[in-house]
Amino acid sequence: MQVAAAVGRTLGRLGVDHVFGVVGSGNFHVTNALVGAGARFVAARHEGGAATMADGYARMSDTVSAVSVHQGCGLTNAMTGIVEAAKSRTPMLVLAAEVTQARSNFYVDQSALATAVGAVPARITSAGSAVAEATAAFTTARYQRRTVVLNLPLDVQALEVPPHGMDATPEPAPRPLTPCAGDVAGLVAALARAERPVFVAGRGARASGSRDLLEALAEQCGALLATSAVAKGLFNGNPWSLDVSGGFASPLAAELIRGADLIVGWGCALNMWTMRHGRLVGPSATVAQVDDDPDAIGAHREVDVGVVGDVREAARAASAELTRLGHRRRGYRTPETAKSLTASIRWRDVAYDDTGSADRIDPRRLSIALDDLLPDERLVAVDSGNFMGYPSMFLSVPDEWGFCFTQAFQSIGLGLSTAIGAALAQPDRLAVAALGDGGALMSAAELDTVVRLRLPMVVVVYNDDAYGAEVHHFGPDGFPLETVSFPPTDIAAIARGYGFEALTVRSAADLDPVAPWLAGDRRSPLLIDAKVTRDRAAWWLEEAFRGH
Ligand SMILES: Cc1ncc(C[n+]2csc(CCOP(=O)(O)OP(=O)(O)O)c2C)c(N)n1
Ligand SMILES: [Mg+2]
Repeated sequence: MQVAAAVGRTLGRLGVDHVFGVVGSGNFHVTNALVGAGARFVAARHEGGAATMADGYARMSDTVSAVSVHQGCGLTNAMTGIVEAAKSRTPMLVLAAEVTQARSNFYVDQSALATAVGAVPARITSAGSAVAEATAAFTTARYQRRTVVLNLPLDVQALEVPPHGMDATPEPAPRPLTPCAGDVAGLVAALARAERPVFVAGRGARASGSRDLLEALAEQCGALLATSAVAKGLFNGNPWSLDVSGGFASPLAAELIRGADLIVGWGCALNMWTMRHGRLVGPSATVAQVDDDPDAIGAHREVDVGVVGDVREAARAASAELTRLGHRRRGYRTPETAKSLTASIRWRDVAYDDTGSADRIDPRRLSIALDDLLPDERLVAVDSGNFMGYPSMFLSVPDEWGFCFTQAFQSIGLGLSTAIGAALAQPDRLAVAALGDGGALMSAAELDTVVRLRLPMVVVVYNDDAYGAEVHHFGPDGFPLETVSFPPTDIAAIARGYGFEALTVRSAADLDPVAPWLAGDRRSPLLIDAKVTRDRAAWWLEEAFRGH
């Protein structure tokens, strides 16, 4: 067996069940071998799309996904998606064919590219070590949660693997890290003191079992429950849930978080987004952080109490200790809090002045109407831009596997491919891709992929015929806006060309055909080209520009 085939077969056997890509001569054999080992190949129309599909798939399936790219230009096309995955610690393998001769047209320094963006560079170096190197790349992705660029030199790919090189034993899964007694004691002391604790759970709390343990601990100490954006939905259905903390927090959620005397981040970076640049942390609040990566503790803001350990282990240990101490407190869970949560924790219960006109719909009106129309079993993926908070805040999701947020690089154009990857990971849910017109047109080639895969997807374009984020950021100061404004684009017509059913929406009544589409066989995806009002900036935009 040749190296290319052995690498593909090895990764398939290790559990890679989806590989996304654009196939050229250099990645043809490895991709076919993966398919031969049982993986599904998804052809994207652009490698940027493929990388983000793989990222979305890994996030929503909790597996290691793969991207397969041609040497040089295939990899450079995929780079933006790779950066997003690397920054988000997505366990993902980039199978990159590689030329090693600098005179080749396809030559770039692929390891340097990987290193430059925070991915882990790896290479298949010989026929005898190929299987072991592929296995090691997989375990790095899986257990260290890294995005690995596995370079596959063309000359090595063609070599015959010797019999002794065909087997490799993968490293065993590491055990969840138990925090040390001192760290737990510090956390318990803070919890026992707290009158108004708030838990903020992040990506590290999406592991199975975390929710129950955090809810039990929160009940013992009277804590309210929030998440970072990437863990949205984790505490759905809990009466003390505040939904997302950060720029998208509703006014009541923000007020309650700001009023906390203890904030505990659970597998959550407590970064400038989640904490609104610190403005959600009250002046005398104690801040604690639990993370199994010691480097994550205090990386984004100073913390008073750091706990190095697995979220579940830390929650379990703290809970046991509080039980032993006989600690039980109503804390923040007062009848008044309960009453205000019922009345207005959701954005859709917050009054607003509708800016709709005869030919444009208010994006909040649009989002609320869609929230009512779309089935609860849904999965929402959101692109970047001024519009992004509307779907993030007004579309509810069933749980933490219902929201896919590829925003670590703040790139526009990732939302559609995120939705494709996520939809494949959660096929029983209706995938909803929420895009701006800029991001939609940047990634339009992947509309073809949605149609070809027959994904029953709803693509909603918040179309303001502009790079709204820039318009609203620079407009008030009187700068010229021609560079960021566009003539109207009929995105519905573009979508029909790809095989979508499509609607142009200027009012809530224009959404009437959505219900029959939902009731139908959904064999053609649906695109909603919503002409949204554009006279004001979204409330989180100022926050976004502060983060530059
Ligand atoms: C790849 C990339 N290019 C440029 C930007 C800068 N940028 C941020 S938001 C934005 C406008 C996006 O327009 P659109 O998708 O229509 O959303 P809107 O802001 O209009 O709601 C741009 C160009 C970016 N974040 N990423
Ligand atoms: Mg726009």
